[in-house]
Parts: sequence; structure tokens; C-alpha cells
Amino acid sequence: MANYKILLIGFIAVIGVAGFSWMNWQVRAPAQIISQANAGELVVYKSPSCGCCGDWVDHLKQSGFKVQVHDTDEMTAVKNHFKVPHEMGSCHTATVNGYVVEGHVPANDIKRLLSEKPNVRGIAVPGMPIGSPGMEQGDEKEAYQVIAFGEKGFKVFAQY
Ligand SMILES: [Cu+2]
Repeated sequence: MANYKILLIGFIAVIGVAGFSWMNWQVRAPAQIISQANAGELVVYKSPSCGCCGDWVDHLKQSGFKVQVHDTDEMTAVKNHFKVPHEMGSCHTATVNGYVVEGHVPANDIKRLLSEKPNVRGIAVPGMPIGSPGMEQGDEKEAYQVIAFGEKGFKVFAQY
């Protein structure tokens, strides 16, 4: 009889631990993707198959930025984690010094963001405008804006 009780308690314990681990995994899944960054370093999250994202990373490196690249299929989770407004969405998401940088933002605007330090969550180039860094297609150039976003809403940061 005593043996059954021990078995039963053991069984319940195993189920409990498994259940807790599963819940924990569910909650922590997006956070496990998120990486720590050094000061001034850009941490870029992109899907492994995104070509224009890689071209944007090259643009940043050529502009003197240190870049850490993370390939992930969980871009929706990443954008939710960094509270990127839906209408600001693009292909890749990056962070630098606590700011969010969404989409094909020119390196000079990131430098300006870091020197002016405005009270915003981040800056974005919504969509994927042709002619923005990483989206070059010959001489073709679409007009686009860099938008600052945060608690106070949206503001045009730069215009091209
Ligand atoms: Cu892109």
C-alpha cells in the first residue's frame, strides 16, 4: 500500500513539473529570442530567408555600426515584444541603446537618433520602400518617411 502512495506522489510530481515547464516555456518563448546588446551596437532580428534585411545589415556595417544579427522565424513575437505598432511594421526589427529600429531606416537617421536621444520608443520606415537602404533597385526611388513612434503617437523624423 505504501509503495502505491509513493508511486502516486511520484507520478503527480512528474506531471506537475512537466506542466510547469511547459507553461514556463510558453511564457518565455519570445524572450529567449531577445538578446542583450552592448552600447551602440545594433541587434537585428530577421527571418533567415530575408535578402533585403541582409542588404540593410551591410549598409549599417558600411556606415560604421557594430551589428549583431539573429535569424528567427518568430518575427511576430519579436515585434510584439518590442511593441512595434502594426502600421509601422516592416521586414526586420532592430534595437540600439534601448531604441527600436524597424525596417529599412538609413544609418544616418539612427546616428541622429542616438545623438539627439528623443523621448520615443523608436523609429521606423514602414513597409519596404524601393530606394531605401537595402531596397535599392537601380535608379528607382520611392518617396518615404522615417517615423518616430512612442507613447505620444507618431511624428515624421526624416523624409526622402
Ligand atoms: Cu526588407
